[in-house]
Amino acid sequence: MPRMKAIAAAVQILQREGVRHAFGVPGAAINPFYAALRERGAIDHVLARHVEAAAHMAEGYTRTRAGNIGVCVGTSGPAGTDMITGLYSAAADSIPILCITGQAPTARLHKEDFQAVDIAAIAKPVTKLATTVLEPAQVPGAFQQAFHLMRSGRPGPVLIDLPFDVQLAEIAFDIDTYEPLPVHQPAATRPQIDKALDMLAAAERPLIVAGGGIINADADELLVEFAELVDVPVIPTLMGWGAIPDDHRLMAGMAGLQTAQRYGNANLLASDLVLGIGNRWANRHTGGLDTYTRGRRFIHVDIEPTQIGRVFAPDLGIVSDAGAALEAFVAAARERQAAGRLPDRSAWVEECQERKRTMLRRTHFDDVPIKPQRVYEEMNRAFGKDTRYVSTIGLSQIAGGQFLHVYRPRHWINAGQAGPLGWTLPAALGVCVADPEATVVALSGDYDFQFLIEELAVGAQFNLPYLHVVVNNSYLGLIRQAQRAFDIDYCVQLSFDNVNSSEVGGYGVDHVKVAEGLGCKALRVREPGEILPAFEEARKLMAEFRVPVVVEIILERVTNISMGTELDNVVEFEELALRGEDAPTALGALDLDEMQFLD
Ligand SMILES: Cc1ncc(C[n+]2csc(CCOP(=O)(O)OP(=O)(O)O)c2C)c(N)n1
Ligand SMILES: [Mg+2]
Repeated sequence: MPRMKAIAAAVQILQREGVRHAFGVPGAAINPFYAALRERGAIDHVLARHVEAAAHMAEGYTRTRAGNIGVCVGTSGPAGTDMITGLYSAAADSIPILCITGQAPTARLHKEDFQAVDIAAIAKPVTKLATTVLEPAQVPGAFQQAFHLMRSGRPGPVLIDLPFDVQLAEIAFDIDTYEPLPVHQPAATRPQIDKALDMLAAAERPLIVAGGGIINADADELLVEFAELVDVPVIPTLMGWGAIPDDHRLMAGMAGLQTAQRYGNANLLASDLVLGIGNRWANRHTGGLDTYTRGRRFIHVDIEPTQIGRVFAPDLGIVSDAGAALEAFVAAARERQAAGRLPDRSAWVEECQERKRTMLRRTHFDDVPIKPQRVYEEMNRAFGKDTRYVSTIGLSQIAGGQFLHVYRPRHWINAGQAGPLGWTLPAALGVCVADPEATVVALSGDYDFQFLIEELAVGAQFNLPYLHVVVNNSYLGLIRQAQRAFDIDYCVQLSFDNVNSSEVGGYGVDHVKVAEGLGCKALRVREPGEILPAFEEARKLMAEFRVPVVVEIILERVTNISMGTELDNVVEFEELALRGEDAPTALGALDLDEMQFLD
């Protein structure tokens, strides 16, 4: 049996498990890992500027391609604590990332050693496994178990904490005898599938709610196949957005309090049965449960048994991987189709489509400063179906969710549940590493952009070109809007007179200068007509300089974006689309007469 340092065995296992990229920040306690990484030479390392960003890069990397597992690395103490936010956001969205931290030597763990903190205990609630490995010979098993857990059942992150002496200790290890552990995925049984299809058949206005579990299972094609077979409209959740193309006849809109369309909510409220697959009834999707559940039955398919009944009791719960369930649904539905047992849904589908054509919000405003709705209209014009959007939180993300179009899985990459400010920029860099050919377009408010803005230097250093749309209202816009309920506008302004940049006119930070200072290119836009040319110019700059390009769009300072507390009380702050020209990039053939007729 070959003998080697435990950390060398760990690096070989990473490689064997498919890891080709890592994101991190070195420090004394993790230097043995870096030495092993360098010696092996099989894993490229991206040096983050903040350790939290390394974790979000790993998340972006995982979320881009089926089977990817992002790895983030940091030293002991503050590096681990910095990555907790990434672990939380990964756990919340069922995203596997592996976080590797250095640790003080085992003999000094209890001596309040420099940068010694019990990171495994801190990480426990936000990981599937968080462990400090105390025995060198257990290092291979810890990594083997980590990959097994990350891929089995509900995916999620793992943290492995390695004391300095454990990394350096010699163990016997042979990678040729190493085998990844089999992955465990529960699968729906035929009686469960039949029962669900019976309930679907008995309903008059059924819908499928398609969650992120479908994307995790790489089962978007099966979803569309099943929906088409049974001719049932689909409401994707925010995490499931892209599982069915926005322009598909059965795409019925997103439902929710914020990132939703008016027709999505209306379609959901008109339904009498919802089949949820790989979703978790998130509260910003359901809103108040009385409104959400009244008058309809529910089937819930989820890979994690403890998720069934967590938010409300479904009429039927099925524990299954989304892909396995959809395969079985397709097979059983085909049999019913052959036997002529599938009900005709065309009237209900047409009803949903009619709402999709007509229940629209206005995007076409010519105002200066620019109204945000216009930005998304121009983004729809500029960016094609292959664009991978990355966003996190704020009015920017919410309006993006309402107005942008997504056509493919993993093309709306969003920290859905945790919504940690600063996530967008590093996650976009992780997406670029995972798919260097992709057109990556990040969408941030000014504050989200500022949170981890230094990571632009990573994009410049490692030549990771992407386009960052920064919609600048010089406000913590979402929180300003939420403070209306308290009748305050307090601690939410980002405006000040910048003594170095009078041209930003009281909007405070000069994002163009900062981006340029960090080695990137940046453009500022003030008028609606300049948006498209700026996107064009940005693409040229990306191609020429191979660095991130920021397009900052100066918005009007106060714009309220549609939202509510219940699916039936979403407040509209702007006039709705009355004519096709009010929402020229909305999907569904807009017809002037039809619009006027409906209003
Ligand atoms: C770490 C963290 N702190 C606070 C919040 C709460 N929060 C959500 S959105 C937001 C303001 C976002 O401002 P900006 O990025 O400019 O977007 P806007 O709403 O103005 O479009 C804040 C403070 C958060 N999501 N994450
Ligand atoms: Mg803002």
